[in-house]
Amino acid sequence: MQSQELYNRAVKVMPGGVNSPVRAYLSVHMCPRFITRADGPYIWDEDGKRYIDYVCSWGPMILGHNHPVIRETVEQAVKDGLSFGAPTRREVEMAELMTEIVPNIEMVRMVNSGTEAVMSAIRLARGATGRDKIIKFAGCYHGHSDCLLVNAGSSALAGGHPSSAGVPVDIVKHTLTAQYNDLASVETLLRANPGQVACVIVEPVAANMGVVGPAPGFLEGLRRLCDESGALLIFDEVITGFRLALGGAQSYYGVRADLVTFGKIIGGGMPVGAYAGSRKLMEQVAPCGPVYQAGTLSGNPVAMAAGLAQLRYLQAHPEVYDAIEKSASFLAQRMKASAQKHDVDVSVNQVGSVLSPFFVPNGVDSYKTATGSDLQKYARYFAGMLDRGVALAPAQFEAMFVSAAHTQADLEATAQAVDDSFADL
Ligand code: KE4
Repeated sequence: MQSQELYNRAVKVMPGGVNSPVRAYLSVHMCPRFITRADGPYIWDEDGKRYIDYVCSWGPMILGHNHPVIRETVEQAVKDGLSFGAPTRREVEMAELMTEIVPNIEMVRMVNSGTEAVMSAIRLARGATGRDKIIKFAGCYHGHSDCLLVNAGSSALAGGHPSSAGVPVDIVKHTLTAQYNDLASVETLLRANPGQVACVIVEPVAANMGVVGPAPGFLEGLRRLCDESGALLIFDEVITGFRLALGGAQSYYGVRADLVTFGKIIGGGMPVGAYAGSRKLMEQVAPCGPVYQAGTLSGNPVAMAAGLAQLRYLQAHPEVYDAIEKSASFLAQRMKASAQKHDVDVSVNQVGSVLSPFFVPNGVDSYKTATGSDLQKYARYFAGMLDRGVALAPAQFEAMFVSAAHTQADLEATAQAVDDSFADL
């Protein structure tokens, strides 16, 4: 197998043979598939095998892979040069488009990843409030900056290091951990640290412990607690931004955040992140304020071209959101039916166009219940699906992403693969 040969070479020259841990397939005990190309809902591996793809590059490919509008825009942009290190028209257009579409933001700063966006938003929250402590939630993942690698989700959790080595205690002593969907745990931390908490940062829909949606009133409660305590509310919308709805989780749930972070979809597949908020807050960022943040390739013209093409397409075709939510709902329903038919303990969470099956019987609404999932069963399910030509997240604590390119035939084939894989569990 070509992937195996490449993997054998890769592990000699890259940690784990990959440039991001989840790609190593360690949670599913298999050789990772090396991908050569993608188109629409499909990816192909080095051995020419085609898969219906529900990783979607971990969220960016909401329109499917290799969308002609995005590809042609990027091909055109490349002809004008790759990077100037100077302001460009596209950056203005991107910031104008995002502030036009996303509620409650007046200014945006582009960066190169979700990690950078969150790291910068935390620094801004600390600079703006003069407070050091932050509250995050166990199982939520906000990228790999030091102060957020505490009880983190995603591959930090799957890999057994939810709190990373190499992060000084002096840094993480300011990071307080609450429980997702448990307002009392937040209130307790705020009461115990009066006037010291700069921000509460949350994934409005947790998607890095598997998908766990906010309980009714949870996000509204966070807004109230932040207003009462003077802490800023940060919505980490690296996944939910332009995914749940055009306006992201703020518009999907009608709850206002003080700062919002973005990534993935806004880059159209290219490396892009952003953080955004009110003028009052954002004007505290260099060069007009004392909170420093910079980046050589921030607002890169080619990346902006890809992101603008995708966001403009989504703005012009809002029907995409209903369509992908219906597709995800179809898959969720068929998963539940197959679990019942084959007497497999599975709880399926679906919010908008993201979903996760958990191998537990009684529902998942928290970090505790999510981490109760039978991970070996997930690994066997993953292997069964991969064997049947369906590529899923190679770890339980991730999300399944549906794109506008997945046709009804792809969904039916996926549902059949689920049924056959559940039968084999
Ligand atoms: P990046 O630095 O990976 O672009 O974004 C970090 C990040 C921030 N916030 C949220 C809510 C995120 O989900 C992420 C990154 N997501 C993971 C998938 N769980 C990226 C995949 C990976 O780590 O390889």
